[in-house]
Amino acid sequence: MSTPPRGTDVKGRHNNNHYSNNNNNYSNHHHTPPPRTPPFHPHQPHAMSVLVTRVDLYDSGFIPTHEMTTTLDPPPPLLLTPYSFDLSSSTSGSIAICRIPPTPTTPLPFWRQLQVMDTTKPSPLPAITKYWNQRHRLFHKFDQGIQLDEEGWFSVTPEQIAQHVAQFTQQHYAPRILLDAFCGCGGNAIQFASIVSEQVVAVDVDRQKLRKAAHNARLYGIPTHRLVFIECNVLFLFEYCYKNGEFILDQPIACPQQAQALMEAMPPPVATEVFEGYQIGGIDLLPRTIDTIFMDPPWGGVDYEVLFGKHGYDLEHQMKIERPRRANVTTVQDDFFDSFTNQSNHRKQERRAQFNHAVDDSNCVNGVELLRLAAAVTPYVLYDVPRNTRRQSVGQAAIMAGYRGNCLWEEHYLNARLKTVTVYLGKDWSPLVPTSKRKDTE
Ligand code: MGP
Repeated sequence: MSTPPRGTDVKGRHNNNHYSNNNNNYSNHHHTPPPRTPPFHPHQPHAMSVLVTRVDLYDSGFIPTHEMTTTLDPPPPLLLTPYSFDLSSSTSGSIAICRIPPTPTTPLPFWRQLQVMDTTKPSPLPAITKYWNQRHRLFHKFDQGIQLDEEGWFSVTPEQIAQHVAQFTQQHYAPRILLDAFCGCGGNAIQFASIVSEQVVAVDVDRQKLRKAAHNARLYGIPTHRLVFIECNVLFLFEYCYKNGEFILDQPIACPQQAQALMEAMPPPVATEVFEGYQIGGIDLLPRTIDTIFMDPPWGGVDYEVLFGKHGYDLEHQMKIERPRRANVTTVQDDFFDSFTNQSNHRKQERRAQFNHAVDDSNCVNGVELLRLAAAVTPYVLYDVPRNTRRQSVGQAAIMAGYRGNCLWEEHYLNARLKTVTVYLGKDWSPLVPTSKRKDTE
């Protein structure tokens, strides 16, 4: 199957600038490497610019704040000039942070400002009360029987945000097959499944979470062929199953060391089942290609902001993603709850030392390495990071992963409160910056 045409820029015009001279699409990019993407700022040659934008969302509906989101009707296909992945080049380039000025929005009509907190029913678990009270913003169909586990309560993306990210992804990446690397209970996968042209591959190490996600997807009426659930550590998929978007696990390996490494890393087979109509199983259910990756990984604990401040979270030092463990070790990360339940007993410094403490460092990749591994599968990566992540750390991670040019840091405000951030990688976002405003702010 051919990939979506990518021939116009975000405003729907044919792109005549230097980015568009290379009219290759995703598949032929593998054969003809595109030229190195030029830096965003013409006079200060930064290796990477993190373009910061803000989207205001409201529980009763999505209010677009940018001109570009209002002029796309219908969404045009895009020219995605993939970034060069020459990892042998220098990784020490500088990083610019540039805020895209928001365009004024129409004031909200009064009736759209709904009450969000619902304290009419007591929370089933004291530790999750804050999230329980917001349950209808997590899933508007909550009362129809949505299922979440404890970690799901903390980490599921509120529905308005998940829906926006899916729509934005559809407009700018037009994914055919999207891999949701940390599916959890399905908040994002459900929204992506309603926009992808073919399938969402939803991955998680925990089958119970996948079953909950499948159950929730059925409540949202997602057709069963649109979602497949894979029980596997996604790091194995990134490292061994795909390269440049293609499935490679069944390809012969010439190097004996690599073959040995693969044999040691190969996960044990898992059962395949049809649950609520959806297939759940192991790597044998994987598709031959992946064109876009979405990652909403565990951030280490609910204390991520209390401990590290407004701009103190660092992808290299605070984010730890466990590699597959040996059979006799549990795969569930307890740190999430330990850091929450123990927090009153510890001073801040002690709690900081405890952050992610249950995770064995020697068996982890950090948030920088995670991006590098994902980018080797496809340059089209969407990365959810904590709102207090240092933007430089995102720029640095992008450079280490081989990106050049810019990435888009999109802040999601829900009823005027910053909730989450998605970083969009693998395409040129500089047309979003008004020419007159192109100056570095940090
Ligand atoms: P929050 O900061 O824990 O709560 O999570 P909130 O509602 O902003 O409360 P505040 O009063 O402390 O500001 C905000 C959102 O971040 C959640 O709804 C989740 O979508 C997301 N989130 C939170 N955590 C702890 C995680 C995590 O570990 N991983 C992921 N992927 N998302 C998380």
